[in-house]
Amino acid sequence: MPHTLFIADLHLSTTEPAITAGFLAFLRRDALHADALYILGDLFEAWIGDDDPTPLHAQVAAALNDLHQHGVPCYFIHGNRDFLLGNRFAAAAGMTLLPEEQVLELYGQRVLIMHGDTLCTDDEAYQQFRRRVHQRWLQKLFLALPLSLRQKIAARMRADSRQANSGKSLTIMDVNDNAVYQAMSRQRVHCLIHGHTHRPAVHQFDIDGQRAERLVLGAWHEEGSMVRLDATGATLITFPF
Ligand code: LP5
Ligand code: MN
Repeated sequence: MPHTLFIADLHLSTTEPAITAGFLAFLRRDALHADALYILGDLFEAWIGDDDPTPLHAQVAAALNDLHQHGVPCYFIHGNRDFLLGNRFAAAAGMTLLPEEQVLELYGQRVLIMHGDTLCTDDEAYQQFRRRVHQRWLQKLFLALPLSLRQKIAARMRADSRQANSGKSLTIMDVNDNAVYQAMSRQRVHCLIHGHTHRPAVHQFDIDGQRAERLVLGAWHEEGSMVRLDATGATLITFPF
């Protein structure tokens, strides 16, 4: 049956070769047979610029480009770790960059996709951090710094983030129900797919008297996670690397 796949939060890095292997296997085994692949952010653990020569990046670009060459389009929405991923990498990977929210019309259904961090409105410290690092001028300044300095700043941000998270409650770091409702009604959808929270689940609820669902993709720690969408609906699937 014709279908489309969605993934997020792989957090690929050179220190986690098993996840990279799992992703490359997923591309060959699953994505190759899909109508399209949507990557909903945090494909990489941290992205400090398309000029980063880490061999893993070229390897991932080549694998994604191979998918593209086989006629499977791939789309990318930025996460909070790889929001600096730019046109140069996207072109090398044959990927199309999408805005932070996108509505798809697939198999007769309207589906909203996003990374999911913008729904965590109770996490005011994060939303403030996000507004700061999404300023174009600051990004340009950062990208103009030497690679070694960018690496240091990113490592510092990751450490600060870990420290900040250890003091935050789980509810603060989850999505805000009203933000979910606002986004879905604004976009007139009854299906939302996102990642970010690392809390894979299918939430079913009502929006204005109609059944609605929110599928949360899992992070790729010990196993892979994807959503498969076809004419019968959306399904959350986990699979071993
Ligand atoms: O990522 P994760 O899962 O740990 O937590 C996220 C939120 N944290 C982040 C920060 C990222 O991890 C950092 C990524 C670096 C990317 C590359 C560098 C690009 C730099 C570009 C500059 C223009 O997204 C975390 C949320 C959590 O998800 C759950 O939703 O809570 O939010 C925070 O931790 C934000 C903190 O609350 C406040 C800010 C701490 C960082 C301060 C930066 C200091 C900079 C120092 C510079 C020398
Ligand atoms: Mn994220």
